[in-house]
Amino acid sequence: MKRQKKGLHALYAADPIGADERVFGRRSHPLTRRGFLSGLGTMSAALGADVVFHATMPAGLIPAALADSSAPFTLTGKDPRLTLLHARPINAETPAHLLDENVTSAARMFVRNNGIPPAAATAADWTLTVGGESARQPKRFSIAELKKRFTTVSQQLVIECGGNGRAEFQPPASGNQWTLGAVACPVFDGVRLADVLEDCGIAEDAVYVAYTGADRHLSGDPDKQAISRGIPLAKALEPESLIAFGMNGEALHPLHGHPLRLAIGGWPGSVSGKWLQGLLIRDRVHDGAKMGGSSYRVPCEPVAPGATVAAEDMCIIESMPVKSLITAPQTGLRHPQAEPLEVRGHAWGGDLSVAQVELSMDFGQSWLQAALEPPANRLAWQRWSLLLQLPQRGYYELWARATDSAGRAQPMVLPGWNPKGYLNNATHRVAVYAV
Ligand SMILES: Nc1nc2c(c(=O)[nH]1)N[C@H]1C(S)=C(S)[C@@H](COP(=O)(O)O)O[C@H]1N2
Ligand SMILES: [Mo]
Repeated sequence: MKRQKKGLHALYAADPIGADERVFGRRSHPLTRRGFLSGLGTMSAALGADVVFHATMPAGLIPAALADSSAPFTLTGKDPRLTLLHARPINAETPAHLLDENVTSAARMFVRNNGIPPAAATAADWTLTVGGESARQPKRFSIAELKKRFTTVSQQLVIECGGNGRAEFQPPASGNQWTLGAVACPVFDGVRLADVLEDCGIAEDAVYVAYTGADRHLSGDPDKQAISRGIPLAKALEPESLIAFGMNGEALHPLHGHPLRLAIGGWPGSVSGKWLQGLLIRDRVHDGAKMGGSSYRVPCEPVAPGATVAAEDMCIIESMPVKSLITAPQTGLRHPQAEPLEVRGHAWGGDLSVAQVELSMDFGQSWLQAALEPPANRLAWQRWSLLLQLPQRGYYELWARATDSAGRAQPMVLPGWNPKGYLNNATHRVAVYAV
């Protein structure tokens, strides 16, 4: 796939009919949206209702419900400054400086879709089915029942796509060319996955917990799943692992899995199933879509860049590696040299916490210790900050390097090449001009 860096509205301004195809999944008739049927589901989901007169709706017309006076095209509830990487399905990442919030807002959370999201879903009609070989008592819950039967909890959790940073790998890896912004740390509101699984009885032989979602395969083939992944039972039973019906005190956004999703902190985002319909307590490692081959797997032992790796030598990614972002200043800042510069960001360490964050302004010759805050709860990211005095006018690069509680630090160069370009946790660099 080609790298695509256009904003959502630039896309519509340049080629409205092409944009229809790229955003809603179907090329429309040149004059009307006749023949746009499979795109309509996505449009309805974005609008929250079916378009009754879709056959006469002009092609490339930005639905008024999605337009606002300042932006010619936007998705309801999403920041138009997100970078659209792929339009069918929608995949968009967040520029680093927009991730400065302590708690990531829904508007700024990256979107990673593998399939066609379900059309507008209502929480009142939604059900979650729990089954699988190792469920003693398969059950079905409405969202109201989940809320009534189990304790509601909130957890701030890092959700980072396994492919975040993929764009840097050489030779390149196919897939969305994420740079830095496929990471977020919102507060999820929900019930503990463990409580629900235990309520259904976990048999002795249970080893894995998997999800199924309501999104459809891109081909439209109803017999194919877009994605269905899972986690070992021990991770599922951690108190931070949630079945979430809300985010940041509000209902989930449609693109983030409304009305129900999994929220599993510190592991590749792909295990946090959206539009959650089913849970399977499995007696084996789950074998759903995107569990096998090279999906969300890396070579068990390091390989040379470009190497071909046999399927049996690929291991499933579990905890994500330690990483940090510089969320202020925005790269390219021109800053008065005499004034101290506040540099800050977040750091996270997968299943581990972050022990220290250091900053260099001299290309790694020397490192300054940043102030580091504890996480709001386990598996949340940690705020770091530093007041920097730039010694003279000129160009600087700021490099941030985090070290986790086991003593592992971020590498300054690309870490182990792998066929799908996962787990790039190299240091983030921003440019600053002292003027
Ligand atoms: N049902 C479903 N769940 C899904 C996905 C998907 O395509 N379908 N994408 C996964 C991936 S790869 C990631 S990184 C996260 C992204 O969550 P977000 O789009 O809410 O940021 O959702 C995961 N859950
Ligand atoms: Mo992902």
